[in-house]
Amino acid sequence: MKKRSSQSRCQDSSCDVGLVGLGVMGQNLALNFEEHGYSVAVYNRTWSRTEEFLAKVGPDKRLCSARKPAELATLLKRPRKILLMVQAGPAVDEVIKDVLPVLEPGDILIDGGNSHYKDTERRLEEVASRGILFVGMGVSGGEAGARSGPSLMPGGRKEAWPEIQPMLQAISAKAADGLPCCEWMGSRGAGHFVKMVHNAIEYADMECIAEAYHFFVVGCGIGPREVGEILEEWNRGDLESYLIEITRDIMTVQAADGTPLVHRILDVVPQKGTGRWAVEAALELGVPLPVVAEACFARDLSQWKEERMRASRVLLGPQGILEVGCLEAGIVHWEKALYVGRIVAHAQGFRLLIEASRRYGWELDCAKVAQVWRAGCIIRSAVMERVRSAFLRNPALESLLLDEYFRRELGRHEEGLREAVATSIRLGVPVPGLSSVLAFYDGYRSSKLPANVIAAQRDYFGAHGYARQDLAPQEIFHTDWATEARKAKEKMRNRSR
Ligand code: NBP
Repeated sequence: MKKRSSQSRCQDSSCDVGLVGLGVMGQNLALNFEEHGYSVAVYNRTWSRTEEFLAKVGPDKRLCSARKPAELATLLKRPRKILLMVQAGPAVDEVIKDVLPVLEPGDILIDGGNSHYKDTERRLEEVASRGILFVGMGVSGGEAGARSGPSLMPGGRKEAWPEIQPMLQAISAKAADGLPCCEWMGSRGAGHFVKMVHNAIEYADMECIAEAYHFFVVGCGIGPREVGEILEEWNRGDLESYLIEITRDIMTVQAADGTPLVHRILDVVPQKGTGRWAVEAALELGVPLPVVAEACFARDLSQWKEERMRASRVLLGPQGILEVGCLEAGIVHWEKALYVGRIVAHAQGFRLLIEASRRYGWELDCAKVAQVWRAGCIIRSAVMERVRSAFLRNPALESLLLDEYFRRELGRHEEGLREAVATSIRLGVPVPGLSSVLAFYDGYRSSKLPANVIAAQRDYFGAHGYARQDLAPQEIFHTDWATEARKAKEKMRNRSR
C-alpha cells in the first residue's frame, strides 16, 4: 500500500482535533471522532505504528498524520484541541514537554489517560503559565467503548469546556433517554478523581461477583455453566449490569478440551493502581472505603499463590459443600446480597466524591456523575439510574443509604446478605468483599460503636484524652487509668472480705 503523508492529504489548520498516542484507546477514539464528522490529526511516538494504523483504516477517513509534534500543531484549527492517550505517569509528562513548545495561549490539552488526580492538578498549574488550558478526562469503556461510545469525565480548566463539549458529547455513549455520557465534572483534578472512584466501584463489584461464583462452585458444587445460568437470570432483575453480563459470558466459554476455560485460568490477579489510589485518597480524606480496600487486598492475597498452596495443606477449617437443597436458597440470598453490595459500594464511592468535592472545592454534581456512568462505562447498571434519581431528588444527599428509595431496598434485601455471608463463613468460603459490605452496613446503622473502648485505650497508654457522652463534646478528659483500676480492684477486694 502506498504510504500517506500528512503533507499530501492535509492542509494546515484544517483538523478539528489532535490525538497523541495510537495505542488501542487512541486508535479507537480517533475513529470515533472521525465517524462523528471530525477530522483528526494523529501523532504517535513510533512512526511505524501510525503507518500501520493508517494502512489498516484505509484511505477514505478524514485522518491526517504527523511525524513530529510541531507538524501536529500546524495541522490543527485554533484553538488547538489535543487529546493525549498515553500511559499514565512519566509518559504524560514527556508528551506534554514535547508538545508544549509548539502550542499557543488558549490551546487545549486533554489528558484522557488514567492519570492520578494529583498529577493532573500539578500539570494544570505547570502549563497554565503558558496560557494552555489543561483538562484531565476520565475515559471508561475500554476498546469497544472508545470505538462506539465511551463514558467521558472531563474536569480542569472550565474555559475549555465550551470548545470541547460538542465533540466530546458527540463521541460519548448515550443513555436510554438520549443524554450523553459526558458532562463537565468540576475544576482541577475532578475528572480524574471521578474516574478513579468509577474504577474503585468497579473493583468492589467485580470482587463481590467473583465471590458469588466461588460460593456456588466451592459451596454448592455446581459448574460454571450453571453459574452462568444463574447470572443470566439475575441480569433480568435488579442486578442487570455490564459486569454481570460479561461474567455470564465468561462462564460459558470452554477450553479446547471442552472444560470450562475459567477453571483453567490461574487464580492470581494484579492491581494496577486506581483501586489503591482510591483507598489512599479515602484514608487521606477520612472516608471509609472498606469494600474497595478489601477488593484490593483480595487481589494482593491472590498473588500469594504458592504460599496459599502450602497453607491449604496445613491450616484447618471447614471445607464442606452445602447440604442438598441449599442451592436454591443460595440463589435467592446471593442475588439480594450482591444487590446490597452494589448499593453499598456506590454509597461509599459517592461519599468519597462528596467529601473530596467539599474539601477541594470542585463543586461536583453527583447526579451528573451518575448520569455519565449510565452507559458506555464498565459499571453501567440498572442501579445507576436509581442513584441519579436519588441525587436529583436531593442534591445535598449525604449518603445513598439514607435515600428513601435505597433505604427501603436495603431493608428488603439485607436479610439475604446476612444469610449469604453467614453460610459462606460456616462453609469456610472466603467472602471479604461481601463481609465488608455487611460490616459497613451494620456499623453505619449503629448509633453506638465500641469506639469508646478505643478512646479509653488511647487515653490509657498515650494520654490522648476523651470526650464524654453526657457532657459537651469539646470538653476533653483524661483519666489515670492504671491508678483508678488499682483503686477499683482494691475496693472489690475489700467488699468481698
Ligand atoms: P497503550 O500503552 O496501548 O498505548 C500508548 C501509546 O502512547 C503508544 O502508542 C505509545 O507510542 C504512545 N506514546 C507516546 Br505518543 N509518547 C509516549 C511516551 N513518551 N511514552 C510511552 N508511550 C508513548 O495505551 P492504551 O491502552 O491505549 O491506553 C492509553 C491510556 O488510556 C492509558 O492511560 C490507559 O490507562 C487509559 N485507558 C485505557 C483503557 C483500556 O481499556 N485500555 C480504558 C480507559 C483508559 P509507541 O507506539 O511509541 O509505544
